[in-house]
Amino acid sequence: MALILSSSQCELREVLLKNKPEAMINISPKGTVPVLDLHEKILEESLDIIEWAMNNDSSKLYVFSDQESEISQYFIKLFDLQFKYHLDRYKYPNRYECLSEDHQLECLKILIEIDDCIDARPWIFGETISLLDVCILPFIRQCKIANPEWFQSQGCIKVINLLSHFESSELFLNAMEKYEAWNPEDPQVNIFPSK
Ligand SMILES: N[C@@H](CCC(=O)N[C@@H](CS)C(=O)NCC(=O)O)C(=O)O
Repeated sequence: MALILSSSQCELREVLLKNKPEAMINISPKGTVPVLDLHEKILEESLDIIEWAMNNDSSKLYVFSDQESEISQYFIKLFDLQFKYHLDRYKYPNRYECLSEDHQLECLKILIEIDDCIDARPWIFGETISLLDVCILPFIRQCKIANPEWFQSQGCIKVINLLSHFESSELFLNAMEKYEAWNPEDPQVNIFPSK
């Protein structure tokens, strides 16, 4: 989404996590996506890629007041570290040998905290999408997908409305466009975003 918002065109290589190409592991041995190869350096964290894209052009993003910027940094960190940690364990308890319910509850505590703090009219800070929306909505979406009924019944109405606005936005639909997995035997070049 940050690439779309900042019109930062890249060559996109879709990767199957079950079959990561050697070319990816060679530049980023930790084996997580997304990875951005800038040739002079490799960015292997979503937040670094978002920051790089926004340094290219952040004109489509909401401009924070100092206080909003602090709130935003607080929640971006909270989601990138704690929410993601609990979300992974909520979704894959077998992989982590833990109890899914414990981590579902920790996710809920964070959802309640942000629900208390936002207006969602329709984005977190109003009419214009912000860096905070871009950074945390994909995590909230994954939490919903893990158990939609549970997610909808927790009373976080503002979060539910925010997510529903996000999922029907043109930005999200463009970002979700499907690509064939990149095949080193027959490498196709896809430019993303395409316009
Ligand atoms: N902190 C990293 C986490 C990235 C991450 O965990 N990505 C998952 C997919 S959402 C992944 O690549 N997992 C590797 C795997 O499942 O093999 C980031 O924000 O970029």
